[in-house]
Amino acid sequence: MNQSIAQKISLLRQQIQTHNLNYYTLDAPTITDAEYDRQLKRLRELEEKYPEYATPDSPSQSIGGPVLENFSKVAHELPMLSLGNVYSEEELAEFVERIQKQLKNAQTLSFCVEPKLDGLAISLLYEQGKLTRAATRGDGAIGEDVTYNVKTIKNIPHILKGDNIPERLEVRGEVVMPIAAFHAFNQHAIAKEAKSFVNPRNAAAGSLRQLDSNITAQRPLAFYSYGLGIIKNGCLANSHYQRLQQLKAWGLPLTTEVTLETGAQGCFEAYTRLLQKRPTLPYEIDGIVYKVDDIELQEQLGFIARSPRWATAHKFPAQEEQTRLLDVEFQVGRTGAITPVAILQPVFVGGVTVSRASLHNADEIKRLHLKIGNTVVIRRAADVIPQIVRALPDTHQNSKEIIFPTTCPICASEIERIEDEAIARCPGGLYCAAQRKEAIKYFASRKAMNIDGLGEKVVEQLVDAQLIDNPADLFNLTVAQLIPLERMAEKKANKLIDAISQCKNTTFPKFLLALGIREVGEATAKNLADYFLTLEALRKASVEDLLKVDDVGDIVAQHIVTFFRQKHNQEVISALLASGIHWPEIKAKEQQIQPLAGKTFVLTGTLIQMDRNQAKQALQALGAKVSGSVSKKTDYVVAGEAAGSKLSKAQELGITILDEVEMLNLLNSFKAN
Ligand code: I6G
Repeated sequence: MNQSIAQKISLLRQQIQTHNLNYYTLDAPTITDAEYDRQLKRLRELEEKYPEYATPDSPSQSIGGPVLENFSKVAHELPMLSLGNVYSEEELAEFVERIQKQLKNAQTLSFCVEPKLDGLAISLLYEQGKLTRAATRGDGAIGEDVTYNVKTIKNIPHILKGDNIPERLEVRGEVVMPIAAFHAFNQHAIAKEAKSFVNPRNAAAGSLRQLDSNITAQRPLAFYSYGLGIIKNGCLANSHYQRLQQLKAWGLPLTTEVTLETGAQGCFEAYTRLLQKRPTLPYEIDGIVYKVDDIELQEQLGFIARSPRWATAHKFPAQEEQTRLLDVEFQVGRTGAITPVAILQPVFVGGVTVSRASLHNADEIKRLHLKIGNTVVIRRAADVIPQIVRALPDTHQNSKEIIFPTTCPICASEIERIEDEAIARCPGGLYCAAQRKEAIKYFASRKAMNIDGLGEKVVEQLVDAQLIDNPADLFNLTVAQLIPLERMAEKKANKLIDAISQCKNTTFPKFLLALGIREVGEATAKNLADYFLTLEALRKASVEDLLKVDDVGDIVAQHIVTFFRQKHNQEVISALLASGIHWPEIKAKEQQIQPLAGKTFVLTGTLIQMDRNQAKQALQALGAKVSGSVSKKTDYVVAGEAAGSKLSKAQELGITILDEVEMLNLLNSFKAN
């Protein structure tokens, strides 16, 4: 057996070495990337399983070119320019006006509009259709030769395909690390205690500037074209947009977001659309680029300093900004979890002003090496909660250690931190005012008892004024007690008392959810209600009983048992029931009404609004039997479109025939009850 493993490994190595030669040196791959990846994966698996056969010269250990001592310099034949910027609709209009004035052209201009990827600009030189050199932008005049590294990027063709490829063609574009790949890479790196990157751009830059291209080869990079440099002996369209489409046809990657727009208004509409789409894109972008589409007009417009006059970037709100960490507060949640919250010098980031950010737990503070007074980088991507992504090297002399409290900042109970759990907790339960407030807010929330008008501020005032201590106290509140609260006039107070009274009519799952038992969310509450049917049965349930319920594991079961054992919780539940909270009785599945029990249906022909299987299930759920053939025992035949012999037989036998709409009405009539 060992012999055959050794042979397998040896064969795989030979094959991969041949493919490496074909791909990286001869630029003539004979298999797909996917097949290559499979072979390499198989080799790595075998070497991992049989380490006795692993060797340092195995192709699993090396993929790209030789390890360099440094990057050689590349002088760009045509400089790699940078772009001017506009920051508002007004500045965009001015940019377009300026161009029209220079061109003495009052007509509406066409613009090619592209996303501005947040990566690294590079130049790819194709000679006779073959990738011969790749260089970074550098200072625009001189860059670095990164050919070996770039050749490991999977979506960059080594050979262009198709016709009319210019003799020399320089393609320019951006190398990025796609967001999902970046997160996966970082997760893996953190797990292995290896270096992680602060954002996808740094990851792309760090990966491309490796002297050992074998390392670059393991990084998930991608390239997208945005323009051209040298074009020798080739005939290209007179439109930038068409040129990009031509690059795509030759096999070069292009983002899906390139469009043609008319005038400043069209450009601004594209900006708004792309900004909205930004959170769904697979790569990070920091803006949009508008380019005069007509190449002749581009030539007429020329350049100013080191930027083209015919193009500009419209920046999106930054997703990362620097600010100062002023302090750290410790918040106590509903279940006692203590969350450190960063108090920040307010900063405008990702379109909003941020002054607080969750620090999650003590481990996160440690991971970030955070101190009060540090300059920190805040990231707020789209609608995501703002986060501190890193602290800059400590430039403030007065920075202070963050001391995690040992006692609850609200009730002074000693904080517990269970080994292996990141979360620290106040064990005070409802003795702790913070947990009381959160428990009442949760009780009143929309998905639980849904008490309209009982928001956070009202609950906090009620607890602080010692008018309520637990959810059951809500039902003893009076209008007179509410009126003195902030922003609470008589009308609002009356409405709130009404809402509290109305919530008494609820359902068992909602009531269960409202109790706020740890780890019991909506789905679990529903499963518990369906299984135990009554509160009494649930209260008495043991861990073993609870484990029989869908979705309930050891930890949840233990939380439920512990909850019902607490004397305080028993008292609150009794008080809640005494206040008149009630819900309709839940019937056991077998007791549930089965209005079609004893009736046999046959389905025939094509149904339009639901497929046959769905119809069958819906009928069966109401107790009906669904048979495949029509007989004297059949009660109903449901005839869809193009029904054939079964329909004829039903007619012969005088069986009731329903069309699809009649069947749906029948099903719905039971739902309504
Ligand atoms: O740096 C750049 C990023 C993206 C560009 C660019 C671009 O188009 C989407 N286009 C040009 C013309 C230049 N730099 C000079």
